[in-house]
Amino acid sequence: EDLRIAVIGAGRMGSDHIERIHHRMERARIAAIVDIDETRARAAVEGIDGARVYTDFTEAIASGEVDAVLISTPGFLHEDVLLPTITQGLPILCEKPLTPDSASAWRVVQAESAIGRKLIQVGFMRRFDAGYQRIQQAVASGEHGELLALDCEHINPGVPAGYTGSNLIDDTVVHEFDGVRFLTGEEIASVQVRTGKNSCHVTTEGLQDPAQILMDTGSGVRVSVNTHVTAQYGYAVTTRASFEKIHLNEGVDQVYPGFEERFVDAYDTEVQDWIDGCLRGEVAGPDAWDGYAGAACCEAGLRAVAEPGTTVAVELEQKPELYR
Ligand code: ISE
Repeated sequence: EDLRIAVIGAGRMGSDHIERIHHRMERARIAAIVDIDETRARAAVEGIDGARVYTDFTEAIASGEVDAVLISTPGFLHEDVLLPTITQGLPILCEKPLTPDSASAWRVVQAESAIGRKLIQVGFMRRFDAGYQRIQQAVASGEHGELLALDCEHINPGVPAGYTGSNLIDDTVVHEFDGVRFLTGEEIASVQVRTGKNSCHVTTEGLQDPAQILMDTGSGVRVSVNTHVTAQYGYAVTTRASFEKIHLNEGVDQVYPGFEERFVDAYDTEVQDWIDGCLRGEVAGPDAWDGYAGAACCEAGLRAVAEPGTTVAVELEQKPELYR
């Protein structure tokens, strides 16, 4: 039996996932598309036999016709969908960020811990990118000595409608917060932000572009992230990992129109892995704790943006048993 998936939110990312599941994924099909904008949901369902349209996600998850839920609404709406879906006991792939702030992410972690099994995978797709995995494996094996530093670039051609100044941290840099946690296997201890000249292409109130975000991990790996999200020319994500004996460069000289193209293979692997996990009854990959830790880093990052130059410590609750 194919996994019957409900996609909640048929915007840019939701449409991309619908297309992916319908055309490229195995052992799964789209059973429901939910969007408060019915016209958008109807447009997304076109050509997909047997899929139903809903404007209220609670009806979709209670329909008995859905085995798993993919959440691709904007981040600030995730909690409202996550909590009832956890109660319903359905496995979830939740697009990043889990939620934008750590208090709401902590509520999600507690709700999942309370039922005592993992239902949520967070859509940190970079963990499935081949270049990221090469660096992660080199860190884990120790073959090139210790990892000393990570220097990252995160370039977007422009920002989507509705992007806010704080989205630079909680929508864009959240990928590096999770990426650094994944690559190093450590929590991030502190965050600092440097800003300078602002681009003439910035029309978003409160957006600093370009910016530089600095972090330290628990063991002292030094991290820098150069962001430029109104860079006009394309989408680029690079990582340089400085080991004691070698430097590994990933993503260099690769410019794409957008993240869908840059990370197409990572997304495909991520979603197929999630589908296969759902069918086996075990959700793996980045979990709700990773989502919560990312949100806690974002909170430190936002405080660091407000006070450029200051070093802000990341504060985490104690990790619940389920995630150890
Ligand atoms: C967007 O939501 C993403 O997830 C992209 O990967 C990131 O580059 C972009 O800045 C975000 O807005």
